[in-house]
Amino acid sequence: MIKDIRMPWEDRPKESSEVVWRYSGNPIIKRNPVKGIARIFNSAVVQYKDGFIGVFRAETTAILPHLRLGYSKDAINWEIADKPIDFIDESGKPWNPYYAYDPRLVLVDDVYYIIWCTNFYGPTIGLAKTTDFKTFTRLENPFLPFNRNGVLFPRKVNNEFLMLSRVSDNGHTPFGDIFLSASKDLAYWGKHRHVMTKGGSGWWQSLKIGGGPAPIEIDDGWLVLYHGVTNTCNGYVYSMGVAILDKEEPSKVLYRARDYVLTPEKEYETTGFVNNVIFPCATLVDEKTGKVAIYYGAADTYVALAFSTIDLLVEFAKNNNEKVGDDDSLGR
Ligand code: BMA
Repeated sequence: MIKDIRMPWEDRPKESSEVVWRYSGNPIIKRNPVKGIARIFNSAVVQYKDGFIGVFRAETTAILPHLRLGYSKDAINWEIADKPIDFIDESGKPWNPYYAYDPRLVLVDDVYYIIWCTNFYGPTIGLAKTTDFKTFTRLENPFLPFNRNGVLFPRKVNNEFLMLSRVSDNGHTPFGDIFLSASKDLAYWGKHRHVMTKGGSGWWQSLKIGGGPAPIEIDDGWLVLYHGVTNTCNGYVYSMGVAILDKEEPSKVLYRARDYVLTPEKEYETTGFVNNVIFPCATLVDEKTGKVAIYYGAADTYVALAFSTIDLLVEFAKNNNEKVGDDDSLGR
């Protein structure tokens, strides 16, 4: 976490008792934001120098997703680069994926890592690093295909990098749990552990779940926002949930809220290229005040912003667990 963070903020509306509330100016990135780009969504941002920088999922007018940088002074109004990020491999040769989507951007020990869904005989996790947002060095793919939703932890735990991921298929994956893997060098990954299963209590996450923004370190664990998906007669519906993982052994789920904290309700979430999608990829967190700004993709069409606080999210994860019927598995 960066000290002295500046971040966008709106207080919770007086009449609201929501755990997570939306920015009144949503969506912050609209359709056709740059020439040749139809939609930007599912994207990640960090504070950088005197402003903010982001890695954005940009879909061309031929519908091919790739990653672009974006720059902002206030983390709300974004200027998107006019070309894709150019990667090199570790020997310095140009290397660019055929497609790239759903990026996360995580700072670990002074290095920014981009984690995304890349193509390697089907979708799997791609990984690259940068320190200056000018040179982007692609590292080895952490996992075999098929895999999506790679989420790196913002610090090493017991001297190892940790990454959440979701084993998947080559299509719109009708299953999926969250797993954890560890690496000492970012080249070799192992010690794979199961973290959370789809399901829980209630149907909003009955089909599959996947990691969201980088876990947020709190006093007694890791606060995670994640997406949970249900299947309906009209297709999948993506909502956002909250859980707390053990600090030293993050494969252990300490708490997991029963209910979602955000589900598609606004028109920019219910109606778009893919209706009914809320897909969180990044947060900005103010350690001092506990304010959290959540960046999420809406309907595979827009970038939107919502707010909460560490206290509200923790309280909800811990206490929103009243038993419904006989199924109390909650993924444990
Ligand atoms: C998933 C990913 C996400 C997308 C979601 C809903 O499989 O492709 O990028 O937001 O489907 O379409």
